[in-house]
Amino acid sequence: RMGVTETFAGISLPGHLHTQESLSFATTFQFRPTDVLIATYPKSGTTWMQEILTLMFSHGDVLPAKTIPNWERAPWLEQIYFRDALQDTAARRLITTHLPARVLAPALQQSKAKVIYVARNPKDVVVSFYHFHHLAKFLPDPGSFDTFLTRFLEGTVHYGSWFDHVKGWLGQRQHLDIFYVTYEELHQRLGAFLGCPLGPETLRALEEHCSFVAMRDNTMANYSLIPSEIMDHSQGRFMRKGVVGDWRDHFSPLQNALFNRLYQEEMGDSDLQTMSQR
Ligand code: PPS
Repeated sequence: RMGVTETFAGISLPGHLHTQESLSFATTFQFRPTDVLIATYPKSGTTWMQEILTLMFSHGDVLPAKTIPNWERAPWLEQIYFRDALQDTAARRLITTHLPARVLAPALQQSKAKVIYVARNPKDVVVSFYHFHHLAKFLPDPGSFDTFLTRFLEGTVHYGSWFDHVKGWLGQRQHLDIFYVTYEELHQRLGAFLGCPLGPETLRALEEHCSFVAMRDNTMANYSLIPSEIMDHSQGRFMRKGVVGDWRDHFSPLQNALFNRLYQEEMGDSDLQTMSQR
């Protein structure tokens, strides 16, 4: 394991991908009004949204999505590769981040950049994140599922607390131009959501190309090109299952009760009250 950890704004991040320099570059980044930022807590539908937006911006032409890896099409703002990967010439720059709102809000408030926030049922997030820790050598050994779940609920896992992340970004709705959608909604009504200004051909390409199976088999989207020193592909696939409610196969009744109690405490008065029940 490449177990180096970088700490930033009270949050642990994989040191292999982040330095203090790349992080401060991110928080002072000059966004353009035409930029689109995908903001997510890990395992919430980031890669899916990157693919959807790639296809929207190319008007359904699948060539970029099939020939350029997603980390170049929609580079990670906070990572050391960002400066090199950013397509400065692109009409609409697509940028991705897992950073919390509190460190990015100032830079975003100064610009008119659009933010797309994708949230997912945190029970499915913790399951997906747990499996991803086995695959990603730049993340620490997760221990047992129960240990990992406890750390997830405490907010001490890499990328910090899910609760703070979601509340932080949704709390910026008055100040930023944010489009908010859930992974579950993408599942349910991708077609409808993609509907309005897109022609029938773009829509068809989107539906075909952005399905779980199509993305699972697209090397430019499924992270299979990442060398095995960084991701141990024998431990499973990045495109693992792609379903809603896989947590039901992982949580014990006790773990579920503990989770529900904390969820209610943290999210009870927000409009995300029912998200963890799906
Ligand atoms: S990351 O590492 O933060 O960028 O991961 P992220 O892309 O946010 O989340 C990975 C999970 O999303 C699933 N996925 C999809 N589900 C449905 N349809 C499509 N097209 C799709 N693409 C990715 C992926 O399988 C991970 O979820 P799990 O539950 O582990 O399968």
